[in-house]
Amino acid sequence: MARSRSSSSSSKWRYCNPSYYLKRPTRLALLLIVFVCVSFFVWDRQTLVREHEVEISTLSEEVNQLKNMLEELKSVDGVSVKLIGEKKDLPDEPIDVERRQKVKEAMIHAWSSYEKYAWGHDELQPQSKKGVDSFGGIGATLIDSLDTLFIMGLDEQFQRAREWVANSLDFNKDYSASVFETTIRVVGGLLSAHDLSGDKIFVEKARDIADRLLPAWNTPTGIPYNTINLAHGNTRNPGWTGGGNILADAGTEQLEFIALSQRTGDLKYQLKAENVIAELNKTFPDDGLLPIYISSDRGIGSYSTITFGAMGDSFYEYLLKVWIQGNRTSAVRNYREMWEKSMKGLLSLVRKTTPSSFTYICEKHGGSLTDKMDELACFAPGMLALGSSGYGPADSQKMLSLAEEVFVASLKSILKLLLVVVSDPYAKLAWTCYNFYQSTPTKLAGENYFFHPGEDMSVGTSWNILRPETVESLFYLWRFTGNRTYREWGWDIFQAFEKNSRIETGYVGLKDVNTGVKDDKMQSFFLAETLKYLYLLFSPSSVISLDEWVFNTEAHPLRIVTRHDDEHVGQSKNIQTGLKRGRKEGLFGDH
Ligand code: DMJ
Repeated sequence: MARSRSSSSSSKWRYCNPSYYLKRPTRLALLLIVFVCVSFFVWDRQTLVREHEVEISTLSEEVNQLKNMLEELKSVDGVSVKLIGEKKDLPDEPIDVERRQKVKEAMIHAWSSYEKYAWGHDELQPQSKKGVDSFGGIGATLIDSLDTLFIMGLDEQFQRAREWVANSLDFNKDYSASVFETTIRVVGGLLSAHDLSGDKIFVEKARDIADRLLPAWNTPTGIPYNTINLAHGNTRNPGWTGGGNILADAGTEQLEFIALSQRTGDLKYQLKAENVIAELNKTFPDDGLLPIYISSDRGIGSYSTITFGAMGDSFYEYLLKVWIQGNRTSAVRNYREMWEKSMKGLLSLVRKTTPSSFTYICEKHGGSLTDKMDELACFAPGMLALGSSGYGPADSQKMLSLAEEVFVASLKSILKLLLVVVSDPYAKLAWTCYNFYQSTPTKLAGENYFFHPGEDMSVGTSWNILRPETVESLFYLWRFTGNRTYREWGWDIFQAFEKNSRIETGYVGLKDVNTGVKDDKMQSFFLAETLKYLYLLFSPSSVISLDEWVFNTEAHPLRIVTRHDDEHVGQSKNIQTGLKRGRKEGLFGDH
């Protein structure tokens, strides 16, 4: 028994004896193979774990970086990225009251200079101290200023202007008027004066001028001609467009004409203007970007510049604003859809400068991009803020998937995309536009900018004609974020106008923002837009609330008429006019 136990134990240990294997080479080979395989497996697992660890730590580093970027962007100048709606009860501090009084005083100076030297003419030439009829002699500055006077509580001035409109305004001029300029300044200005004051004379006059403009839409496509003779009705497109019309000119009458139909109950104005968008929608591209020249005979042309600046700008603005004017109902859903496509196109044109990473919107010529941006395109941050404020969760999701098509769909790119969609278009573009001003010796912006690698921004066309687009965006961003930085930026710009553009006889533009040499024109939009947006920037948000009003492209607020999905124009019983309610809300509280 003892022998057999000892022999079994020695047979167990025989596997540890090398001579056992030397006598059995096959087993030795097998053992070696097993050993190599196990070692390789262990080594492979360890390498994999190490690789994954590196990858995980890189990814979490990237996620942390993106989180930090997001935090940074949220706190860039304190800008909140939650643009859910217009902020109510924004603080109105003594300095804001003081600043809006200063803006009001600027309006009084501009207006009284116009009254003194150019009464009834289209624009004032302050250096020559005389009026000039750049729009056919229809009192463009006077009409453009009506609502600003009213909003600022300049009642006596408003009344004098109202009397001129009632008794002296005559549209029967043998003059080839721009359909676009006349619509945005005159039809828009009159309708706004009506909506604010409740005075019917303004609708009558708006109807008179609109009836004179209307034959311009009698074209094969319904896309209007560019100019029409106010007395005789002859129409034409300018020769320099190659016989075509201009996108912004043809596509920026909808707000005014829809509003006119609502206030008169006569559908014909709305039908003409809406038909243009329906026509353009027939061949609207996926990126929503249209060339600036379009044909009244054939529709969208094949090749010309694409831009959010001159000649393109307000077409995109009106896609959004008609949707807002139409109470965001299904009747105007096509406008919103077209606008969203165009915003996808806008995102594809966004680039950054070096070395300072200013965000800008390129222009497109055929297949190639030009690193140029007009100051005119500085309305875009405000438009984006206004458009995003209407987004519910479903729409945000849509915006995300829209943007996913622009970037590769990975976690990283989606986060990046969110940053671009949510932050860049508002805060970053507005920062660029503010720097258009800050980067020149006069602190006033040039007409356009080029972005060369390594040089950030440089002025191209160097005049400044008192344009409003940047302060317009600051106004919207202030209303939607409540961030005081935008008020500060607006104040800087106002002070630069005071320093460089104010002369004893009004306000003038600059021929060159580098030298400060002055021109001789007080543009009517300085009173209609620039001073109005600045005044509203320093006013409580109840003054022309964005829930109740929509601004046309010349800054004339039109009251939003309550409308339902199944309701047609003219049926609405709820066209409230006059600002009795506004007065109670404190519109004139501080005057
Ligand atoms: C204004 O007449 C309007 O804002 C238009 O949409 C663009 N140009 C001027 C102001 O710059």
